[in-house]
Amino acid sequence: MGNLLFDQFRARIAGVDRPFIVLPAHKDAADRRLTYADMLALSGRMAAALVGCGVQPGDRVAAQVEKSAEAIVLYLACVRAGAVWLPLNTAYTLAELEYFLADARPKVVVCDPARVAEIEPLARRLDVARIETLDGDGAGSWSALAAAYGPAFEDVARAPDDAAAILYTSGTTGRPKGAVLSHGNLASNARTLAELWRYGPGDVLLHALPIFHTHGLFVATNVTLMAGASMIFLPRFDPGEILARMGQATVMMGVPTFYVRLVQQAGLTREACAGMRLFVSGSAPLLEETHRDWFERTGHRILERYGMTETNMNSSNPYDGERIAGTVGLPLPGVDIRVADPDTGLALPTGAVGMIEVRGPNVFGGYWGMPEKTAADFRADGFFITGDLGQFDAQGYLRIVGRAKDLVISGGYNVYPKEVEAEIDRLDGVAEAAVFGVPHPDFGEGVAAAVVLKPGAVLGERAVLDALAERLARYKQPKRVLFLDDLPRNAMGKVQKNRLREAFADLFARGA
Ligand code: MLC
Ligand code: AMP
Repeated sequence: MGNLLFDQFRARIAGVDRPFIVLPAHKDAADRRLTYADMLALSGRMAAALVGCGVQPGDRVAAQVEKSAEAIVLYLACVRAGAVWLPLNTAYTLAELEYFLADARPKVVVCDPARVAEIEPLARRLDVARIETLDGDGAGSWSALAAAYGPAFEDVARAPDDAAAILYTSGTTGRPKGAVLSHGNLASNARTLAELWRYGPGDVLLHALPIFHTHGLFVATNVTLMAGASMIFLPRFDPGEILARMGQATVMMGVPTFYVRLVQQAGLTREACAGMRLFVSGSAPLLEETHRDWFERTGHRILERYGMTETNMNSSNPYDGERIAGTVGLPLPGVDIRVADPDTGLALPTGAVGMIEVRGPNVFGGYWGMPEKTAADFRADGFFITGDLGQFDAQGYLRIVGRAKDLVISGGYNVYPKEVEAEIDRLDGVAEAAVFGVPHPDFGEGVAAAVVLKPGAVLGERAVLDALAERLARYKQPKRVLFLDDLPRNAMGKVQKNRLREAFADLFARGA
């Protein structure tokens, strides 16, 4: 038995004489290129270093690091060593990290040198065996350690069901859950997408997404590896940089905010996009208006696809056929999608709105250490209940029309209101809080909080925001805090967030 995921990458990159990752240089220096041969050698050194640190197959390796080629190579080293890659958003605060490390119990933690002083005591307290550092330029104690090992490494055997990664997603209960993704999940999805989107070794992806979530890590990077293609690795999304590099690329993947911001650039023209063959959007709904504006400006129809952490990608608009704005396309080959009655799980007729449920080799096996939660989210026949509401049209295209889960998606990042409410409820003087999303011109949805104070309490918006700053990642913090006399409730006493969303629909309107 070989190493399922890495063997598939190996088969496709064998003999490819191209850069895997191109890192734009600072100032006038030349770009740095990590070839496929470099990647194989460095991932071998890092895999050997992991084993040297005592990492056994199945052990977790957590990393909260800036985007770098070395961070991607560390992910691949974990795959090769049979370890489980656990990437963490760089925006997470120490309070948030504590939960993830306590829950996943990693053997090794790699963090930015700038944060090691605060993370090390926490990691020690949680019995993490090794704490290493890696910065945005790929330097740090981790790279120094790996350099002491040779490049030859015999990949650890891994079967389709063996875990390759754990990605945390928050939950409606406010307690984040670790979705365990297997070698089989990742390999099958990357293979399907590379084929469907006609990926080849000549492709160059403009990569401006973060690498700690499904989109930038698995969709972008694994698809590139499945084709032996290249990526231009931008540290973050910057519209000017994207336009400057467009002439060297063939594909871009982004969240809708990327497209909204690029459309505002005068430099976005047909000429600028002449060498591009594909623009992909996902992670949040793309407005039909953005799809239309993009087509008018560039002559390209953005290809919208739909996925989630637990399932990888589920559906995609076609490469050759019609890409219909406002839909997330057709089920991927090998993936079953049904729109079901939320109570029974029985499929509903075409056109009816219901729960989107998914089954296929892309769907994860379960949440880390949460068998009851896992069981509750699957039907007896193996379909995963996404929490998204949708409908199929007569042509078989899926449209997402809403969410059954209480979730806000801001700039492609998920914010679970329950988690933010719990933090606001802790504050002195707060009687209760309701967190909800309303349309935002840049982020799609913006997070707002409605707060009811206890009688006589004095608390302002600034004080609430300041108190949250230490506890929650910046993107989860409300962009506005509103003080109300009471929260709207239904007859059962449940807070009616739809009424809050309606009442404050214009909160973030352009110019408001
Ligand atoms: C940054 N801020 C955000 C934010 N991103 N606030 C809300 N939502 C966000 N997404 C904060 C900043 O901290 C800053 O705070 C202020 O908002 C303005 O920041 P900015 O400079 O405009 O933000 P920027 O750094 O440009 O980031 C915006 C962004 C980024 C859209 C480029 O958020 C991003 O890369 N999003 C991609 C997320 C992603 O990869 N999602 C995929 C999940 S996988 P201050 O302090 O200045 O007020 C998934 C599955 C699937 O969903 O299907 O793909
Ligand atoms: P995450 O848990 O971060 O992986 O986010 C997954 C969620 O993002 C899904 O359940 C959807 O609600 C949403 N999502 C992803 N892609 C799309 C899309 N193209 N259109 C609408 N929502 C999307």
